[in-house]
Amino acid sequence: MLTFYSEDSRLRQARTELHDGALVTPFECPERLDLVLKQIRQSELGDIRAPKTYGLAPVLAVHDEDYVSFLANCWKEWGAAGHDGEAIPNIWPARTMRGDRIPRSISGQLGYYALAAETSISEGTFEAAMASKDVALGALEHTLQSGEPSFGLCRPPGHHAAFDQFGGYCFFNNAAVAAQRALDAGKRRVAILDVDFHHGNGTQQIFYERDDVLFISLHGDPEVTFPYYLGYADETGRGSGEGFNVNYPLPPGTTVDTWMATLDNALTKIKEAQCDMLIVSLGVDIFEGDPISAFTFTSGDFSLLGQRLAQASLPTVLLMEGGYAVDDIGVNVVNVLQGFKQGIS
Ligand code: Q9C
Ligand code: ZN
Repeated sequence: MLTFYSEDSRLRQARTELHDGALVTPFECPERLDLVLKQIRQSELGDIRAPKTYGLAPVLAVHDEDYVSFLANCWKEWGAAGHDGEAIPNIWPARTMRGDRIPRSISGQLGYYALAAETSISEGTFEAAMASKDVALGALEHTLQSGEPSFGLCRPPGHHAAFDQFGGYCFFNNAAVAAQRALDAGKRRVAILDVDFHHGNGTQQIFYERDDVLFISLHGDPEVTFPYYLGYADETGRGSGEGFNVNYPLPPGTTVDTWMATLDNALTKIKEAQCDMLIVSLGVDIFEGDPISAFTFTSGDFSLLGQRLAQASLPTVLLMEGGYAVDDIGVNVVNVLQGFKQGIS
């Protein structure tokens, strides 16, 4: 299985994350890449390739043009406005105010385009986000051409990024960009299966009214877990998208047995919907040692996850999302990929 990876993913080197009432070094850090690359190199998984660049068109197919311009210019404008630190929103068009104005000030724009405050925008963030979607598109292109599975070591992650909002460490929705590209290349219905600990609110929102992308997510119950305001079981899609959005919120501490049984239900739905491609939003923050999550996977359990995913018997692209237990992230990811290889029968 080929891995796609871009050195430019390191260009995001944010120093601040608002966490527990303090600014800390972000959990989503470039060292995550080092550990995954190291384990892939030590394995017999296959080569690591740099993607080509695909430009902005595939991004604009799923994101708002003004949002993309905001991301491209934010760091420069934030500095020009005289701010010293990283760009962190501190006001939003909350429910009692107007949501139809995009203020001229960069501070007002930040709140308009943010869905959470933990994700600072820093120098190089836009460039890293561009690299990350190229990694996803490179992996997709390889799978479309060869039929072989591929892994996109995306960083920053993508599944919290909505049509015109960033947050949860995400800027461009890499899985959505890849799914749209697959459809444009002739696929008829793409399944996006999101196994990250957190609900993929952005992916859900982008495809909520469409039947050509089936979005299925297993995640920590939003009653008690980020992103809190989306990811409930009664969100089933709208209009022609009705029935093509499936959420499985699970309580903190959910056992691997329960999680795997839920995955089987998800795989059944993918089969029933007659999808012709699978994109996996692969967050390994379901690991028992993850510092910000609450599921119970051991490193060994990730092999079983990979095997089960292969049983869908679809052309598959696996894209990196979360996973913050840095010391274990490489083993956990490679276990999924090796399990997938073994599971192909
Ligand atoms: N400061 C992904 O896994 N809330 N994003 C964190 C700790 C945001 C996770 C609370 C979590 C976002 C891609
Ligand atoms: Zn996550």
